[in-house]
Amino acid sequence: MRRRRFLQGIAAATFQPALSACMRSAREEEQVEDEEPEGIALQLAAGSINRMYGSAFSEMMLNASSRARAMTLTQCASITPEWSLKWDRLAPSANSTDFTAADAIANFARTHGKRMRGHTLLWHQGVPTWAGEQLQNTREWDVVRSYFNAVMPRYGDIVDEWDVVNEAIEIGHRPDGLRHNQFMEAFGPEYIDWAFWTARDAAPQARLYLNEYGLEYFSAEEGARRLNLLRLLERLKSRGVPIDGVGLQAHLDLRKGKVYREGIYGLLRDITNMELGISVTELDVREADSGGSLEARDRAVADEVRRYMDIVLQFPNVGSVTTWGLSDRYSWLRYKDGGRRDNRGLPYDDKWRRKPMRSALEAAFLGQQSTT
Ligand code: 9MR
Repeated sequence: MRRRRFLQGIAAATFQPALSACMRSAREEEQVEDEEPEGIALQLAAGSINRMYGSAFSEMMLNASSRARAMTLTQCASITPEWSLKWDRLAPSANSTDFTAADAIANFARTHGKRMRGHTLLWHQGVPTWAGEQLQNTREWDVVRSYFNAVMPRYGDIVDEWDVVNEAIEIGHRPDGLRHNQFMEAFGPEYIDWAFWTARDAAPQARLYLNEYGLEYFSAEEGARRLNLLRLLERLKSRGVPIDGVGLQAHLDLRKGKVYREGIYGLLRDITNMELGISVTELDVREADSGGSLEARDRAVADEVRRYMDIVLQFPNVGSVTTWGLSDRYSWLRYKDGGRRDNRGLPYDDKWRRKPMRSALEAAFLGQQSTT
């Protein structure tokens, strides 16, 4: 009864239509048996080279599937709430907050000794309507400050690292390469400085990160994104803004070809030279649209992940690698407009069978050739 009520709540709260189908088949999911034994848990493989492995985790995974919970606990040292720490989830209206889902995920982490990544504070797609209107009308930074003060200390015991500003770069918006978003509109480009200063006040011990996407491929656009990100970081550092590191989302995309080794290496080298930390925050792979056998598709996904990991793991300041989910069953790519409903871009398939991507991650952490 309690479970049914919860599931109805989630179905109403989310805008992903296919989720209820996932929930209906949760029982079937829990019955699936491992076809082959696991290798070394990913968290242990990553731990052997002093990195932390984690996954995105949602209230749906927490409540609808014991399988998802068990696999998360076995494989991950940290979890990133996929939805529930976003501003629009925490404060749906001006006079009410709802920490139910975020607290449930945080308590799951606390109970099982996991860390939680703080994702994400300022994101143009996560601003509740009321806050967007207030920012536009009043231009008062206190709206942002109150929000940071409400959320950051609440999870101070398990969140070591926050994505303070998410997706600040956009090509074609402004000459400085910054995105024209609600914060830019209200406060100008200094909003990024203020966000880091405010976050530092609210969580003095936490590491404060800028999280960005679209940095992995050889194209004019992604080249410009890399350059503009570096320029932004230089400006922040020169002004003494308290930024500790950069989150690389790493939504890889086989439609774009292979990851651009020199571009990624140069980006990480330059970030490293600024004495910033680096986290891979949302790794997954969007498949190309063409067919092919499952085996060939899974091999292509794994190869791309391996190419990427081999570059980033050369940098000791890459402290963590988070995949944007564990099982394809819960991947956002399956619900994305124009995405393949059968995308296979995570370590486990939709029945929680390990795939070559799982082996590629493990082998990359252990410094071995991939064997499957
Ligand atoms: O995967 C997330 C999806 O389920 C949500 O509907 C969406 C809006 O909250 O956010 C997705 O996660 C995004 C992340 O927060 C920021 N980088 C891009 C991710 C995929 O869109």
